[in-house]
Amino acid sequence: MNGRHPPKSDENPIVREDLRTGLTAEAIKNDILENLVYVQARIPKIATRNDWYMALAYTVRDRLLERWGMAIESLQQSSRAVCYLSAEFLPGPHLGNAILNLGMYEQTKEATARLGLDLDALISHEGEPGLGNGELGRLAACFLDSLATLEIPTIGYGIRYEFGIFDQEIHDGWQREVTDKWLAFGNPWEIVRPEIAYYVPLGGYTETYYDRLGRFRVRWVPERVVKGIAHDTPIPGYHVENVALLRLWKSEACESFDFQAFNEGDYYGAVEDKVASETISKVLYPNDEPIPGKELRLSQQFFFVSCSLQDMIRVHRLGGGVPATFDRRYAVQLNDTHPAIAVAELMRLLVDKQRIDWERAWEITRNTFSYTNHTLLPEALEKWPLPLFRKVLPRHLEIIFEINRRFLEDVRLTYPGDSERLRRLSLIEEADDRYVRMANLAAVGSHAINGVAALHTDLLKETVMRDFYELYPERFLNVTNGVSPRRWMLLCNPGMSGLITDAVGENWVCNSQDSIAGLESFADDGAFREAWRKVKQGNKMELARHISERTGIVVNPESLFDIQVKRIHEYKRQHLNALHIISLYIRLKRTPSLDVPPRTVIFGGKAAPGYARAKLIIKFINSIADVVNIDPDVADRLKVVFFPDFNVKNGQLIYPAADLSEQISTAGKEASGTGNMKFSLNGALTIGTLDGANVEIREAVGPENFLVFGLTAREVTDLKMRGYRPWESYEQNEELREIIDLVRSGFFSRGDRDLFEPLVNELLSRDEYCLLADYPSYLEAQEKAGKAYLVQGQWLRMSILNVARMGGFSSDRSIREYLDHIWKVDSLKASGSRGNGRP
Ligand code: B1N
Repeated sequence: MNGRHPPKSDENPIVREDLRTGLTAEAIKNDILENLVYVQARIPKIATRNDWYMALAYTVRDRLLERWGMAIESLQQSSRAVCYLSAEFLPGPHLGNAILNLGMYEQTKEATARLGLDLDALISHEGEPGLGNGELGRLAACFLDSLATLEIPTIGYGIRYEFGIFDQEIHDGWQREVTDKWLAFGNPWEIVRPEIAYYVPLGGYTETYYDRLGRFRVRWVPERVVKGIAHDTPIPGYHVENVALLRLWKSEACESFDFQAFNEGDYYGAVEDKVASETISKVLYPNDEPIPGKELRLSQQFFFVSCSLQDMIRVHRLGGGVPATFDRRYAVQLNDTHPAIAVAELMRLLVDKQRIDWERAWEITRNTFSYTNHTLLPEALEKWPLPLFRKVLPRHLEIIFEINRRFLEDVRLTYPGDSERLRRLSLIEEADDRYVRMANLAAVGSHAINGVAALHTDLLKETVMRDFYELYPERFLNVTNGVSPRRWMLLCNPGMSGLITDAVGENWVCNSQDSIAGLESFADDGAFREAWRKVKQGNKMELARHISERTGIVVNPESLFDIQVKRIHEYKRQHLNALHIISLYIRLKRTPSLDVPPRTVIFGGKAAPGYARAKLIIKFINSIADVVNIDPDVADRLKVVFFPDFNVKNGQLIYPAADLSEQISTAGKEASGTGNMKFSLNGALTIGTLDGANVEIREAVGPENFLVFGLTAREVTDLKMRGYRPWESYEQNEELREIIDLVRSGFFSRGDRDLFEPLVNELLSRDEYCLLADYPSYLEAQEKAGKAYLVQGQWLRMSILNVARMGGFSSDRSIREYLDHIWKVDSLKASGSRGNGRP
């Protein structure tokens, strides 16, 4: 597996061309026909678009699998592999991405044309595995893309949810959740591996006994045992032979598990409740809902973690390794605390199963794990009530107690007499009720702890993890998130990518930071600007077409496309954006000659099903749209769109069409954001607060090419300390008062004065997320954005400069930082010597 291979084409035939998996148009065409008949069981005459899609998907998969064989081999031969443990993965549609990464687009286009098929139509036929809530899962997918591209031996481990994130429909302005059906027509991208399966014990109790050598031991007598079966999906790197392995676990009942192998006592009562077993991987939990009581969620976390660790031990053993060298073989990343139980589970496997002594096992565990924190929101920090935890994982609770006992002993020596600190650092929260704190477990059991943007890491060190930072400052570091330039530029925005390649060559796709900077010298080139404008215009027309298809709303593609897409949450402040729309609406009605560009404000995003206020924000936006969109006074000058069912696929359509990117969260609340990067990488200007990665984006693109507003994180804290009185903003700001009074009058709710009362009331009485405090500066920044858009040449210049200076936000850069500072894993092409051969 050495070296980078050029994309194969008809002009560049290699030996493989006469194999089934050849890359000439003719070979591809023949394979499509074969797969149609022999896998999909259809003849061309009656094949539907789905049949052709499946046949093409199998054809591409054949080519992936060939690379996979090699990747598995090198995984076994490599000195250390990266295992990314994540409860969520959002890979998006596979087909277009795989064709692109394999470098077979032109030949496939030709092959499908010869069959009378339209390749792009087949690519857009594909749905997506929605196995995540949002950016955390999407980040995991971008990281696999980069790891594969950098030729790092990688396994992503997670859960094969039968039902991923719900599909969103909008009825009468309200969100309606519809069951996700991603597996309805089968999944051509996964390989089921019934032979790769592990038993996962749950519930029951522990007991002590003496083993054959007379040693005192503890064993876990579970109440039931479920089986996890591997479902594998190859994730191709870009123009390399390497693929990363995405291994997801599906739970099944095990009626006849191997009692011999599981020789731990009386389990005859353990094989009950088949339905409960299959339930474990049934459904993805939405975030933004309280979780402490959810036993199933804890079972899910343990289930996938246990399968993954057992799998790692098996693969390690296959390569001749022994458990005592586990940490040299694997670097395991905990994607937030969702897999943090891995710390206790590895200890159990090493101590109880492999009979390694505690001190050595603890060293191995800490060398193995590292932990990424993705949020500071207190309500999102995972903690499990002790009784629930004991019920599901009795042995792990004992292990956690023991980890905690030893840990607190050390702390006591470092801070004699500081019982308050001890209380805060403890893995167990001792309030009226007792809880297991998963972030503390992850922090104690990891050698590295990182936040996902510079500001977020600083705040992490100052607030949520302050005591840990003081105790272990050397463990903390920042790794700012990034996104894959393959999916988020090349694939979703071929027009712009073509211009970039013409300007700076094609190196930017893998080596963004250095190469794409060359674009800067084109920012003042009139012809280049014009080409740039045309591409953006084309992207906007394409989005406009979809908007009209999905919502019936006709928008003007010449207008400023002002877009906010992300989960709906009060801290992300979609309702601040809505207040600006109302202001613009009132101003346009009052002053028809107002010198502002026509605007189309577009929203997209799902609200957690149990988050009433977020759902009301969706209704609020749609209600404003209903009034504004039919008002002839503002026709063609202001339109509001809620684009339903925002997901990866729709994102690929939306980001390339944006002029203005709304990144307006309350400073200090958004850990990083990655949507902010996708917009900017596609030539949108950002209007944003100094929150998450916005801070670094602004530094990179230059403050003059970024519309900043609002309180800083520190100012927000100070304001709250002083006592924030939002109603004073209402009283002092005439326009704000007019807007809020209009909402309250029922103007946007057909006279219903109560509908939006919960929103308005929160803003006036508490305003937890400081919308009213930031309102004046937001409006100012919006005015500036409108004015800037009127000077098209300057706007284009800023747009080009944004892209030219955003190269550092490639997930390749993030992954290199993880490799260098945390994982210490070699690229396969470096053949042993670190640091060699990386681009
Ligand atoms: O992780 C992303 C960041 O870019 C976002 O700023 C951050 O909000 C997001 C519980 C989460 N933090 N926490 C979650 C997801 C699912 C769940 O069940 C919490 N998601 C984030 C990537 O770093």
